[in-house]
Amino acid sequence: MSDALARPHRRYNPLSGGWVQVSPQRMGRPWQGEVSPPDPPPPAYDPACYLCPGNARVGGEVNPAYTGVHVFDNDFPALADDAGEAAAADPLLRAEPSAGVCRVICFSPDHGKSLPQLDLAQLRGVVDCWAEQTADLGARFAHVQVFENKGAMMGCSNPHPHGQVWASAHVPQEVAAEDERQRAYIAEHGRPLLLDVAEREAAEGVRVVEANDDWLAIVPFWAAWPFETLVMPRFAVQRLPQLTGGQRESLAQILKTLTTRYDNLFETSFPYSMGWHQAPFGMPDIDPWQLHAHFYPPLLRSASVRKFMVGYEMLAEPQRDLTPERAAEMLRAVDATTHFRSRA
Ligand code: H2U
Ligand code: ZN
Repeated sequence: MSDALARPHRRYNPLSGGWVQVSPQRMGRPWQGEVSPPDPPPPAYDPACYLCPGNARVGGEVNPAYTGVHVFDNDFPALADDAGEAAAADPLLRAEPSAGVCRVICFSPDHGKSLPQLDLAQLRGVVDCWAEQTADLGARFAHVQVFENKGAMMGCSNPHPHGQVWASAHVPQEVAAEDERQRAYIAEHGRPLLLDVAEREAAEGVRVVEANDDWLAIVPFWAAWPFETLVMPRFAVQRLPQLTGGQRESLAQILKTLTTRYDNLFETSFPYSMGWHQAPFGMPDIDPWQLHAHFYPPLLRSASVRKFMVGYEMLAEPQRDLTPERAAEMLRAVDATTHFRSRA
C-alpha cells in the first residue's frame, strides 16, 4: 500500500459516486477483542414463528409444509398494488405514486439454520428462487430488489432464515445512482465498470476474501462498513435469471464460504443487510450493468460491538478506521470450512 493510503485519505466509490473517509492511523488505538459468549442456536422449529412450516401467519394464512424454499406475498406490503393517482405537482412538497409487489422468501423450513448452515443443494435452491422471482416480477416492474435483512441488530425480529423481494414500477435511488455511474464508466472506458473492478481486484488480491472461477467476494476499496463485501461475477452478466446452472452452483459455493467466514469471525450469527443489484427492466441498453450483491454488516469488533453511522457520517460522509485491506485480511484468516456451530 502506498504511503498516501497509510495517512488519512478519502476513497471514491465509483458505483455510487460517494466518498468515504479512511483514517488508518486511528487503528493504533487499543483494539480490545471483547469476547461475548456465543448466543444459543435457535431451535429447528418454533411454534411461535410465523415463517415455520405449518404455522399461521399474522394475516391468518397457514404456511404449507414446505421442504425447500417458500415464497409468499408479504401480509404487510410496503408498496401499493396499483399506481393510483399522481399527486399534484408541487415544487416544494413533491410526491409520486409507488406501485409494486412485496414477497417474503423463506430460505429453509429449518428455523435454526441461516445461509452458511445450508448445504450447497439448498443454497442453489435459494439462488434459483432469487432468479425466478426476478424473471417473474421483472416482466411487470422496472426494478426487482432481492434482499436479506438479518439479525436483531438490523431490526429483523425473526431468526427464521428468510429474505424479501420488493419489485417496483420506479427505479429506486441507490439503483438509479449505480445505473448512472455504470453508464458513465462504459462511455468513457468502453468496458463495464464492475468487470474492470473484478479483474483489477483479482490481480491485486489484497481485498479479495473469496474467489472461484466465476465469482469474487471482495472488501471494496471504497467500503464504508467495516466488513462490507461485494460479491461480483468474473464474466459479463446483468441479471440473476441469466446465470447458468454452473454459475449458480459456483455462486452457492461462494455464498456458503463467505457467510461461514462472517459467522466464524466473532462466533456469532453475523448480522447484515445484503441484496442484489441488477439491471433495471424496460431499459434498451443494459450492457453497462454487472449483476452484484452488497453485504453491509454493522459489526466492528465483536458480536456486540458495532459500528454506528452517526455524527460525521450522518452530517458529512462515512468514515472508517479499519482499512478495507485489513478487513479482507481478517476475513481471509478465518476458517471457511466449518461453521462454529457445527464444531465439536
Ligand atoms: P424482516 O425481514 O424485517 O423480519 O421481515 C419479515 C417480513 O415478513 C416483514 O416484511 C412480513 C413482514 O411484513 N410478515 C408477513 O408477511 N406475515 C406475517 O405473518 C408476519 C411478518
Ligand atoms: Zn421458524
